[in-house]
Amino acid sequence: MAFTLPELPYAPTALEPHMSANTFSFHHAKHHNAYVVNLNNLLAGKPLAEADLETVIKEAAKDPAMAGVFNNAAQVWNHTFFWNSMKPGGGGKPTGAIAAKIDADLGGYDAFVEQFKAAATTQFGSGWAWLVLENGKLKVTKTGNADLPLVHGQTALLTVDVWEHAYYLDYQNRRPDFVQAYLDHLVNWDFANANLASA
Ligand code: MN3
Repeated sequence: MAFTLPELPYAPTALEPHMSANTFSFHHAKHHNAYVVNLNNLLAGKPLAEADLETVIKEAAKDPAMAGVFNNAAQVWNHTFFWNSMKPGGGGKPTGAIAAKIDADLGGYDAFVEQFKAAATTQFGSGWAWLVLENGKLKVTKTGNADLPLVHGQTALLTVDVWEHAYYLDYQNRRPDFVQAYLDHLVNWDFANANLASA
């Protein structure tokens, strides 16, 4: 069964002005879709084509000869996770279990913001910043290119894409402004709470 491009969890205009429909027309319809098409082409006729996406990622991560499969499968997963990490009217301080855990593990919301902004803005070149659960504790991390928490023994709770294609149309080279808008207006804490609850 071929992998398919998931629909956005909201209308492409729903996150404006912080993320434009124009950005989604490239980032979802072109970039995310290309990873799906590439992955299906790379797996055509192979047993892994029948596996679920997380199995494909884990298997491909073990084999340097499968770097192309890993990169495309991980980018399919990362983008779907990123769309769900945002919601219209999101951002600001968390509520629920994640709020208490940020206080306990990271030293409070302000400390989280500082760590997350540092991770997102210092990731050199393309990559991702994450809030993850590792050995029962929250941690802020960053990964390069397609790399993701799943292959590092961590559970992803939230992410932001810091590849230039994520922000260039709306913010040009101003990655820090994009990350600030993500934190203030876009973060979906309901999604982080759901991921924490099922971890
Ligand atoms: Mn991207």
